[in-house]
Amino acid sequence: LRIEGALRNALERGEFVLHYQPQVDLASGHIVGMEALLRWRHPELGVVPPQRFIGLAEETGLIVPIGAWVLRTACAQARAWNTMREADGLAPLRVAVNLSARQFAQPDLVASIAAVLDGTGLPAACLDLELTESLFVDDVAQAVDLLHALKALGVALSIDDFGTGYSSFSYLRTFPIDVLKIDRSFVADIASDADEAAIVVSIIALARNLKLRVIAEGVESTAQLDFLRAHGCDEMQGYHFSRPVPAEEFERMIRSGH
Ligand code: G
Ligand code: G
Ligand code: MN
Ligand code: NA
Repeated sequence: LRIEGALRNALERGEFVLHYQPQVDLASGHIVGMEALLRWRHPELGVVPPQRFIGLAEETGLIVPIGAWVLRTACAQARAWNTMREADGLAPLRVAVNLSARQFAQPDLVASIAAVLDGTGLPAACLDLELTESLFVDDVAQAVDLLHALKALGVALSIDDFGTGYSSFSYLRTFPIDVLKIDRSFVADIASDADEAAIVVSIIALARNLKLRVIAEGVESTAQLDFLRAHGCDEMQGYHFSRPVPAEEFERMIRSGH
């Protein structure tokens, strides 16, 4: 209850920050994007991890204004970094933002994303929206329409935690998805467990055949990295390269030539 009260005030008190985790192209080794991850810095509770408040923010509906803040902040930051990179002759970065079920159900979702792109000047092609499979189960036809409307803006749609939800082949045919993010639970043992390795190899092959981009999450070792590269995975994200870091630190990373 105490947390709920604090959460209600957190936005106006400026207690949220975004950390950014690099997404690295496996062929070139270059940073090509980043996932924006929400952090709540409470003056007394310290840094509250998202697992402790995203659920509550969902239940209370607070995730809607918080999510809008996340989207605006991440897009404005990406635009600023891309302006900086353009001056240095570097390719623009993409930014990935997590959308929750409650946000997905907002009738003005498409308009609000269009307004953020417009307001920040970030090209739609630089925004990835991360969705989980659970968002699609309630009303399939409505979800399909919504995804098409989002795609029409020019943004990319990613399936987060791929493999842990309800995915079936018909689902991949039904929903206009651009990116699969392989859940880190599958990546964890690829270098040592033949079954896990087979699953990841199959997801990569599936993505390539369907012309989807594929990103491995939770990459923590060189052995995992080598395995993913050898099997044609496009990008990786994980502690092996970098944890999610504050904006200043991310900026140092991209300035230092990665
Ligand atoms: O760093 P990590 O502990 O950030 O994130 C834990 C979980 O919180 C992940 O499942 C992630 O998707 C979720 N999460 C992080 N940031 C956001 C956000 O801005 N919006 C939503 N809806 N979920 C987020
Ligand atoms: O569910 P989602 O994929 O949005 O959440 C990303 C979560 O994964 C965040 O909590 C982030 O901090 C965490 N994460 C990112 N890289 C790694 C990693 O290499 N290992 C582990 N264990 N967690 C990671
Ligand atoms: Mn995510
Ligand atoms: Na994930």
